[in-house]
Amino acid sequence: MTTTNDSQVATAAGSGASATDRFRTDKSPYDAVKDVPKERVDELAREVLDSIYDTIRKHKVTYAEYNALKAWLIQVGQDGEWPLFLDVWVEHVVEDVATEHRKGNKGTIEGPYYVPNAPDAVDNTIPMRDGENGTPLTWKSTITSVDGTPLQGKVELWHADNEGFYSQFAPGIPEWNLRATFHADEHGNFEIHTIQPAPYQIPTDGSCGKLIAAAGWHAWRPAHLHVKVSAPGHELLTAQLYFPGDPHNEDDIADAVKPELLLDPKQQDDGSVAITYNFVLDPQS
Ligand code: MBD
Ligand code: FE
Repeated sequence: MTTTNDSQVATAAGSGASATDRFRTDKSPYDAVKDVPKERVDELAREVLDSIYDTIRKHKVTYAEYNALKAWLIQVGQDGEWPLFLDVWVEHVVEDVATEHRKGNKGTIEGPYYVPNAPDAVDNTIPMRDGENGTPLTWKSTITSVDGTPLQGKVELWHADNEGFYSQFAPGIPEWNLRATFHADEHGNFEIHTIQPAPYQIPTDGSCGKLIAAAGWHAWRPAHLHVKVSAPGHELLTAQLYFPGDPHNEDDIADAVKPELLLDPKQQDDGSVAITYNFVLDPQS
């Protein structure tokens, strides 16, 4: 727990409600698709329903199971866990399809805990609490275009703390803790100072946790750094970077690890860890 105060304990309902509110205010999900032709909605909705009918017939799903599903779906909404559910079990395929044309860096899913417009870092250092737990991490790298041109772009970085909690979603953590925007210079070089995040367990006390327990799955994601990397005239890259040797790189519940996203941490004499990870962005077509 991040705090000792009972009303400040991280709960699935708390994180879920925050993620749902965030999605409602930051995105205009319905505006973005208002011009989709009927034919496409018809085709997509019908195919999804057909695959449900196939599963019901194949496994002779009972009324008891149907009603359990109905109760669970209602509960996911009440817990505010639709963003979590979708980003954990669906987004990775949407991301694959959306970025398969790219020649630059591989990306991966955004997940439910991004907050736009993080303040600029001061002295290349992410905001953190006094005595923030975790191994100090220094990251010096470069942003270029696919043709090698340096890009004076920016890196938005957000990640969990040493206990796996995200500011603005778990309670008791200062706003913007472990979230910041870093700017590259005219050579495309950027420098970041932060701490190494811990492996992350998705909330187990809500409906997603109920599904995980009922199915005998586990709730773990490997430790990860989230980034959005952008530069004028280039496609936005959303990615996560992972640490070699994390046991959950092989069995990430969100299926968002790719070999190209593994870091090369080098232990330093002062106890910190240094990483390099360059970004190559695709020009906008
Ligand atoms: C996370 O931190 C995350 O990155 C994803 C994809 C899902 C749940 C929590
Ligand atoms: Fe995350």
